[in-house]
Order: sequence, then structure tokens, then C-alpha cells
Amino acid sequence: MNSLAISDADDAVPGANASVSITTTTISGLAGPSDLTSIALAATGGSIAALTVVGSTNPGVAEAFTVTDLPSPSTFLMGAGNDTFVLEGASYPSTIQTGDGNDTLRLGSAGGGLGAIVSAITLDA
Ligand SMILES: [Ca+2]
Repeated sequence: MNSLAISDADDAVPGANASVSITTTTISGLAGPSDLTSIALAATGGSIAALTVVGSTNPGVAEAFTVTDLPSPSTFLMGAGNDTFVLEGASYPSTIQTGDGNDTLRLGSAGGGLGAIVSAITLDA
């Protein structure tokens, strides 16, 4: 079993992480000097037991994450800042902690509906 830990805690660039997209296989909008570096997720010959993604801890960075589905059980720590987190689907249990700031959390697809949320979710706004 494999664990993946991805942290962008020290990203203090204004406007950073403003359009992060997470799917079962890819994280985009998070890495690189302009958030343009894509991260591919895989566990060839095994499985991912846990994914942890840490967002910027800078209160001036208002991040926006959209998760279409999860590659594994996942934990998202958004840190400080006025963050937005949208969870459209969850095939694995997940915990979302938005940290300090005036945050927005939305569950469900853009058209409405929670049918793609099939695992337990813990929200800590
Ligand atoms: Ca970043």
C-alpha cells in the first residue's frame, strides 16, 4: 500500500492555486511556478492507500479546488485564506479541512445532486 503526500503549503503567490482540479488520475493547477505543472497519480503494481493534499497556508492566497472524484482515501488541508472547495464525486472516504478564512464548501455536481458521493465525507469548515 502506498501513501502520497503533496504539499504546496509555502505557495504565497497572490492568485496561486486558484483553479486546482483533482481527478482519479491527475492533479492540475497546483504545482510549478505558475501552477501549470500537472501531477499524474498512479500506483503501478499496487494501490494508493492514502492521498494527502496540503494547500497554501498563506492567508492571502484564496484557493479553489474542484474534485471530480478521488484516486484513494484522501485528506485535503486547505490552510489559511478564503478558500473554495467543490467535491463533485467521492468513491473513497475523504476529509476536507478548510482551515482559517471565510471558506466555501460545496458537495455535489454542478447540475446538483449527490449521487456521485458514495463514500463517507468529513467536512471541517
Ligand atoms: Ca501552487
